[in-house]
Amino acid sequence: VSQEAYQNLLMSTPKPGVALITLNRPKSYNAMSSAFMAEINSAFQSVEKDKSIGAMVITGNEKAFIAGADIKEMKDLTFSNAYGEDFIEPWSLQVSQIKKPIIVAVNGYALGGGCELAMMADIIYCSAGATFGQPEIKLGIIPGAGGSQRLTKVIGKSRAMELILTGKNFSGREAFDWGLAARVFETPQQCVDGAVDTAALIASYSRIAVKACKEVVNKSQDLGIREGVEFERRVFHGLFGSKDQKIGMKAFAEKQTPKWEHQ
Ligand code: CO8
Repeated sequence: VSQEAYQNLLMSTPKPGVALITLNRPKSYNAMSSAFMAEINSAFQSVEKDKSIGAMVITGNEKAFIAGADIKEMKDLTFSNAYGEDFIEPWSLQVSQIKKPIIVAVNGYALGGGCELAMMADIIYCSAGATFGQPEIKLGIIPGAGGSQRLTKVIGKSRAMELILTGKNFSGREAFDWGLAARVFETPQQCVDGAVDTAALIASYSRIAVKACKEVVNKSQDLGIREGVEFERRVFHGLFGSKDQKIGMKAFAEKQTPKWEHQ
């Protein structure tokens, strides 16, 4: 994980196998300009390729995870440009194609595209005082990176409809109570530490098995239960062809700690 290529991101490896990507455009509350989105993308891609990394954490600062797409950059966009150049589409597609687990640690504002990026990740952790929201209605637009779909799927139609139609924010505590966040922490630091600990635990397992876990859970979002279970069964059977399955089960039988080869 190297810092060199990035102006607005801080890259680190706080624990073995874990990449921590800290968004660092504090003056605009980490608003996502297209250059910033390109950097985030490139960081995801380089972590994805880095064989020493098993899981990644993305976070902002205490004030903001991301306050949304950069409104100042977006304000003069025309329909022809947006539609003609597929505004946002390649970006959100590339993020959703990352195969290593992504944990987001949300502190401060996660609004608009920020809330949507959090929902594109695999696991959301947040602090109780975090502020989520889809405020696009206040700008005369609608959510554009999956907010209306992912939020509705997780918290239900009535709540999502209320939030999207009113543009009202919701807290980290509510995100947890509604099942959007997996865990809620009292302080921002605890939230980042918690995310890094979980990423380190995931990174300590077989990369092959981790990749397959993410793949099968994600399939549940697109398939019905019968097809989903069939898909899971095929992948489950496939793992008996991996070296790590032999390593893991042999270690259990011999009361040893497995030494994964990630094959
Ligand atoms: N874009 C550009 N600049 C921003 C943004 C933003 N989204 N959010 C904050 N800033 C800037 C402010 O303009 C200000 O800059 P300056 O100091 O130069 O005036 C600085 O950050 C600090 O902001 P405030 O002075 O407003 O600070 P407050 O503490 O008073 O308020 C808020 C913080 C509540 C976060 C407020 O700034 C705000 O409401 N921001 C806009 C939130 C918003 O509407 N977000 C949704 C944007 S639309 C969107 O995301 C569409 C999704 C498209 C998909 C994106 C791809 C994934």
